Amino acid sequence: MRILFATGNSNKIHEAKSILEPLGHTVEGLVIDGNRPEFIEPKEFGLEHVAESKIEQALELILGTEFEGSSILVEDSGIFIDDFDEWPGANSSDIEAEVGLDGILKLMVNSKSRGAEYRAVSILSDGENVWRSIGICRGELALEIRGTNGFGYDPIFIPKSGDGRTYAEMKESEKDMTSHRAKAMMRLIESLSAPSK
Ligand code: ITT
Repeated sequence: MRILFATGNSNKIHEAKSILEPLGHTVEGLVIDGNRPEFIEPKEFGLEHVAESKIEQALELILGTEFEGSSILVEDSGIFIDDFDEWPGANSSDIEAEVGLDGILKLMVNSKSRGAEYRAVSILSDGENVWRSIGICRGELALEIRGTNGFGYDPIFIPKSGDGRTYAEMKESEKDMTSHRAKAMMRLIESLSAPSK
């Protein structure tokens, strides 16, 4: 299947390619008139709500273009810190830009728990059918920034299923074996053979 990923985040496209292309699908970023989509995100209602809004906006964007009827993928994702009542969640990208990873670690100096999880909600639509999936990756926040791979919170996120390295210290193929994004996308692809919901 040719999948057009509607996102302004090139890291997401890069990871989706590595996850889905070995399964026989092609993944391209959706570009209309030279621009990647910029979504209005109703973040106060959580990831699922934002993802639903993104797919509606993406389907509207492709109306009347050569992409109408194509398979469109969107994702909303974020990190949820146990001790902070699941903050920053849907606001992860804004908070990263505002306080930085150092700022997050400073906020955690008195935290008893360092538990956190990444979550991703993926939605795929071919214009008639819609498939949805969720992926979660449990882990904890490192005491310091480590590694240069990946993006976003990867230099401070240590997946539970790993060996103590942050995602930014792993090869991309290692992250793809356990990440929230990989889980959500694999589930989405598995569900394509089932009736859409
Ligand atoms: P689009 O909305 O255009 O898809 P975006 O980057 O704004 O791009 P989100 O609204 O879903 O996407 O925000 C996701 C943010 O959550 C991302 O910018 C990071 O701050 C964080 N995040 C999600 N997945 C991550 C990952 O695999 N590694 C590191 N940080 C991640």
